[in-house]
Amino acid sequence: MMNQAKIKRRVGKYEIGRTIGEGTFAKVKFARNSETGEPVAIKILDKDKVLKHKMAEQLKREIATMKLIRHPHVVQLYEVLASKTKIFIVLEFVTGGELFDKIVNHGRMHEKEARKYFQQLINAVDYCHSRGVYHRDLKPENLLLDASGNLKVSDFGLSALSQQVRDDGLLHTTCGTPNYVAPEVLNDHGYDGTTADLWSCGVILFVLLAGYLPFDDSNLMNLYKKISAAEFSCPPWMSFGAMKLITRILDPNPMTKFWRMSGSRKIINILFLMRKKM
Ligand code: 3AM
Repeated sequence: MMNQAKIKRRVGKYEIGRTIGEGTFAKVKFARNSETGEPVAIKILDKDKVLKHKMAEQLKREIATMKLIRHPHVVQLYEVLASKTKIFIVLEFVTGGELFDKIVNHGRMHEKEARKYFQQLINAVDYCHSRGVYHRDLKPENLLLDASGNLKVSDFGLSALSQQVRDDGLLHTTCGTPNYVAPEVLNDHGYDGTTADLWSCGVILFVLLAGYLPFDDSNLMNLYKKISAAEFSCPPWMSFGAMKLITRILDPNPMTKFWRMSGSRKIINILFLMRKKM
């Protein structure tokens, strides 16, 4: 008799293994490239859910762009496969877990450590934006660490895939925690990806340094109000430079000098402030 345990599920050249976890819109499984032995992570999505509101052609274009994205701080997308009912996104396998588990387990970070991660995050964001790829859903679950403790941002450009969830309302996109979402996104005004991503980066920096969220409320309406008014207060241990940088990014007025800058100017501005003051 054949050894049942040896029969593994295969997708293309990949042998699918254990489940690593469940994300917002996909299940993540460990797999191995049977030709090279290289480990990968595969995100598995239901096709009917994904394609409901999205043109297949546009999706293909976006995936083609994502495949060209190659950056030390972005989880690499190797390829996308499909069966009759599912979509398989083959990704670089990242072993260090999530950045925010560090905060959960050890509390807030020293400024030096936070600066390192924030710098890596901004560099990744800048690189992707310069190639026309936006994240639009930056949050802790998407910040992974590699074996050497360096940041790897996941799900860049995959907002296209979760778009249908987004169309059903914001609540679903962020799994009921829109704490990282920019006011423009909340107000559903036409927002550009740069604004949305940089705002989330500001929230992430705050969380790294404070150890808690800048905007939080068990009542969703109150949370929306706080975000729209950028109602937050910095903890006493935060340095003046960090406070100034966060206040500049988490500015709800889209007409201020900072937000009227072009995307790349904003990034230059952030990097400059970080070097000088933080
Ligand atoms: O469920 P947990 O939090 O343990 O870290 C991600 C998360 O783990 C992991 O899959 C779960 C659902 O998102 N994950 C996502 N992308 C990954 C990747 N490229 C990954 N783990 C390794 N490599």
